[in-house]
Amino acid sequence: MTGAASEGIGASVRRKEDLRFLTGRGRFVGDIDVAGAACARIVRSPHAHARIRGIDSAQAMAVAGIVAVLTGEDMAADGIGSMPCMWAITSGDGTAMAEPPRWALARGTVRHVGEPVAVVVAETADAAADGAERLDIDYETLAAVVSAKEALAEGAPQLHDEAPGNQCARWTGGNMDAVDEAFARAAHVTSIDLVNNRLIGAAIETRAAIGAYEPATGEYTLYDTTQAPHMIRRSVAGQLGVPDAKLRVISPDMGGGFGYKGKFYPEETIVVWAARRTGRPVRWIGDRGESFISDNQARDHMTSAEIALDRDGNFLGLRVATLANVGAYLSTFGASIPSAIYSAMLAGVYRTPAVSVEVTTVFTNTVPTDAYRGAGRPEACYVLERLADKAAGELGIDRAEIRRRNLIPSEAMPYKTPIGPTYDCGDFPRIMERALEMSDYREFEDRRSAAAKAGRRRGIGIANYVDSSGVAPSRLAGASGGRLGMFESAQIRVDAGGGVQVMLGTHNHGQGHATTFAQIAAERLGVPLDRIEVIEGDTAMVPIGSGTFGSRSIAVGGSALHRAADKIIAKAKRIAAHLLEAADDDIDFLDGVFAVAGTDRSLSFEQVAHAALVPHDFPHEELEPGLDETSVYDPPNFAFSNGSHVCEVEITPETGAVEIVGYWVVDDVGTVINPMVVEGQVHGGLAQGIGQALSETCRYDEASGQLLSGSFMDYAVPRADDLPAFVSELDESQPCTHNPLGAKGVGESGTIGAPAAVVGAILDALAPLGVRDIEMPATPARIWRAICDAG
Ligand code: MCN
Repeated sequence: MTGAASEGIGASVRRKEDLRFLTGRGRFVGDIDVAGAACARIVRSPHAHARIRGIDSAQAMAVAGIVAVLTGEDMAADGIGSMPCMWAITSGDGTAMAEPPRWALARGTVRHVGEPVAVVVAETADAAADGAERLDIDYETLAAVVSAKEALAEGAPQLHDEAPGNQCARWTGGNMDAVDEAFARAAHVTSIDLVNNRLIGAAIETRAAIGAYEPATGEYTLYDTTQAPHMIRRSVAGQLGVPDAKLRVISPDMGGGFGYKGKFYPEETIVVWAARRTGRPVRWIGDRGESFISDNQARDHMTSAEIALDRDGNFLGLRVATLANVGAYLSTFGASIPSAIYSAMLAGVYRTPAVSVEVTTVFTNTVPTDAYRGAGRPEACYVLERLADKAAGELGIDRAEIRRRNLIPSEAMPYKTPIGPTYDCGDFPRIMERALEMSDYREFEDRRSAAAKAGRRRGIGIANYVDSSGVAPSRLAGASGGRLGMFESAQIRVDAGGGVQVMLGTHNHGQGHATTFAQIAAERLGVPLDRIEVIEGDTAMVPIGSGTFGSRSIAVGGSALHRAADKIIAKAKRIAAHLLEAADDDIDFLDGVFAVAGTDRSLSFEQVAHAALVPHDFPHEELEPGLDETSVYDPPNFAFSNGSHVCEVEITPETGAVEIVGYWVVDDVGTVINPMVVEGQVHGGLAQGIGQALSETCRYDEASGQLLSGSFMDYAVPRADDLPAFVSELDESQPCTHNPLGAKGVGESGTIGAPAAVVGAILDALAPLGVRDIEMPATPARIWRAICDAG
């Protein structure tokens, strides 16, 4: 094995980027020192719903060091546009969704606690904070509503003139007639009401943005904590009314993003506009308190679902009705996550022949919701797996067995689901059987009995998931209302010394891209890993791209890179053919060596790279100098990662405390580039899914709309000692059939299956006590209460 091969696809190479991070040499937005920058403090609404009667900035302006106090009126006067929503869904009856404007600084009315109302710019952060405190804003408070159900009720406070009854849209999908027919002939119907709890992202690094403006050229620079610099460029340039080329967005190292940092935020617009207004670079570093009231939140579904079955437990039809809380405004993908994205996954891994869904998206006086790790797929998985468990209980069928009877067999691939997507490949039965085997599912009752002897309630849960990873196809996005392209770009540039730069439109904020993309280039070009540099997160270096979200970087960006490597190899072969005085077709390329087939004449990659930029004797009419190629890839379909989770818990009945005593997961993510990185991604995803199941929830006071879970004292992310040692396995038997790597995404896998597996295990543990339902998060208090109530 050559050096490159041992570092290429499939090798568990240690992450190249970790040395910098572990030695404190990361370069985050907060580390960037822009000369002459002033500090911004965002003044946020303390009310959930209020009219702004007036803003008096006299006292704020009197604070020493204040540069400016700017409001929504100033923004309006400068003609700054509204923040765009990038996905427009259509109701079942064909009407367009209600799309009220969202301004970076409120104009006239505020609709959630934390909404930006003004920005105070000052010489120091302390002066800005002092100025913000002294800003006198006269509010007329209005009644607020925080739950989707109540917002739809008669007489509920109304948020937007454009959205009568607070309804954004009523999305429908699937075939309702076929579902009605399935229910009419069912031997059994299982129904369930579920809440998918609202979540708040909790990346280590809070959001931050620094804006700068150069009046001589009209150029703006935005340093930003974003997963999608090109999307942000489009949004902010659009609001400013300038061509994209006038705005450079740089997103350097970032301490986590989890989907919520991939969307448009007011502060991005505010800092560049304020920089233009004040003639100073403007720097905003959000604090943790601001995170809780200004970072997009997620999930928040109320769902009623029913499944029709025949006598043997075969699924015949599924009907789902969901109320989805989109918050006070439509965030970037806020309309699509609970509609197009969620509903597409409602067939799951099962061959239910008829599926229908109706999703009502609703405005409330809460922070907007949008994508957060999993984004619609954990919600769909939760509905399906909870229904499967409940139906099994009602029909007296083992929970693994009912799934077994309904899984889509691999022979049925490609499989067109009744709700939309066509799965290209996957062996769902094999994956579940392996997870059951690993967990020793068959012997579980012995473990339950042993735990009972010790006074503990032991339960086991199963969840099978499928993920529409590799989020891309521009065609599919467009068909469901997307207003953006979803391709990815990759450029490979080889220098005269044989060093390789790889530039992608994706963004690395913990996923290991600096390593895994380099592994792909190493494998394809036969160049050692340490000669390859991966560049992301700068629109000046990477002209076009879509970003990192929807577990798309490997399937879409990686595929673009693979194709760019094809082009590099093809060009390099032509150069080698010229140098070796052979025909292009006679050149073989293997392990970094170009050779004339059947001879011992060869050139190394370095020699060809050198000649490419030192082209002393090139026939320039036929052969251009340089080894620099770009590929833009837009796949034909999603990459359907899938897997099976088995979770085992023990509950102490006296306290309701849950301990996860075992967790096994088998994932099919197609071809694996770096098993160690993938395992890390699975672990991280599991931690987030377990957090949702056991401890995390965002709560607003129903009367005032104040956020009650506004700090880590109230919003409980899981800690290391809440988590077990995960047992994870990868199954590479089903590579994605339509991308050149065969890879499917993994970034969200763990998060998708975990809530259903954990809650399934808890309910199994409590079933003998008569507990039939538990709402997430299944906190000790809730479990203890459920035990007491069950008597
Ligand atoms: N990979 C691989 N082989 C595969 C699939 C993936 O080696 N078959 C590697 C990739 O090369 C990449 C990593 O695994 O290094 C994740 O790849 P992918 O599944 O394509 O996901 P993305 O890189 O697009 O990351 C997005 C995804 C999402 S949507 C969220 S949210 C998320 C996540 O990744 N947020 C994260 N993982 C996170 N991890 C960290 N540390 N921090 C976040 O904010």
